[in-house]
Amino acid sequence: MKKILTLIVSFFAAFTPLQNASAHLSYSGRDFGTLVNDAAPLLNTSQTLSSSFGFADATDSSWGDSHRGRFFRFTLASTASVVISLQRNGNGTQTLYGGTSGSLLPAVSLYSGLGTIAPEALGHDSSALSIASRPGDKEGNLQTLADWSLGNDDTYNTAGDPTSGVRYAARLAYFTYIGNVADGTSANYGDASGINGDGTADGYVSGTFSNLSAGDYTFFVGGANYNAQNVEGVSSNGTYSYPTYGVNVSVQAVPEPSTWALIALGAGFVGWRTFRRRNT
Ligand SMILES: [Ca+2]
Ligand SMILES: [Ca+2]
Repeated sequence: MKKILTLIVSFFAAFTPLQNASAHLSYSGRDFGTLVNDAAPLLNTSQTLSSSFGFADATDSSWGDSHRGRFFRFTLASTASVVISLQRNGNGTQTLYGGTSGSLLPAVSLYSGLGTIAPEALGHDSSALSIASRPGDKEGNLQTLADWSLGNDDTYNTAGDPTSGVRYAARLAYFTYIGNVADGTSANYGDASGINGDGTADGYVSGTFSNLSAGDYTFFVGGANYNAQNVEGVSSNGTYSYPTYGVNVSVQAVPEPSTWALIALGAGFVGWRTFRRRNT
């Protein structure tokens, strides 16, 4: 029931001046640029996730709220495989708003495509286009196991002034699902089919996404603790607040997979493998 209330709250929040720009899909501070094949991993240690359930909650039939995690981007100039690794850290509020210190089990979903970026307005779940694009029983537009889309608002010639005319019309940005990896097992991330758990719920997960063609990619990092949605989140004056959890995110373009993996790809398998935990 709380999720329904959250949806109602977010709906009305869209029409208040208090709407925070940070609530929109942004890559600010989360753009890995064009990856260089075989270069050292690029590491981002500055980001926190809002809640520990954002990935898992978006695997179910009610979809999920894109605010409950972070979006990153990278570009490939040519075909490559990309390793994405996640390690929880001690940053964030963690124990506030129903959260538990050290409980984050990170997960990532990779998509081709990009959200709307400046100079266009940024996308968000509560835009008119986003709301119109999804069935009414959803918590938001985010799907971590499927293609999805997110809409923005009109961008005016003069910011905030509709009378200045529309410079860029509102549109849906489309994300084409490629694959996922998640920390742990169905005991934490739930029973949706298609989740690639690493079998050990220890705060670390790594996956290789193989044979990615040149282009722009978006990946969502969120928590894989499905049941945390029942305990995290505290409402105050109609606004929910969530605990935040820090996560180290690394990205590396690596040589194309070996023959066995290419055979698997030929069978329609999106290659991924787990790596031994590299640090604690
Ligand atoms: Ca859900
Ligand atoms: Ca793990």
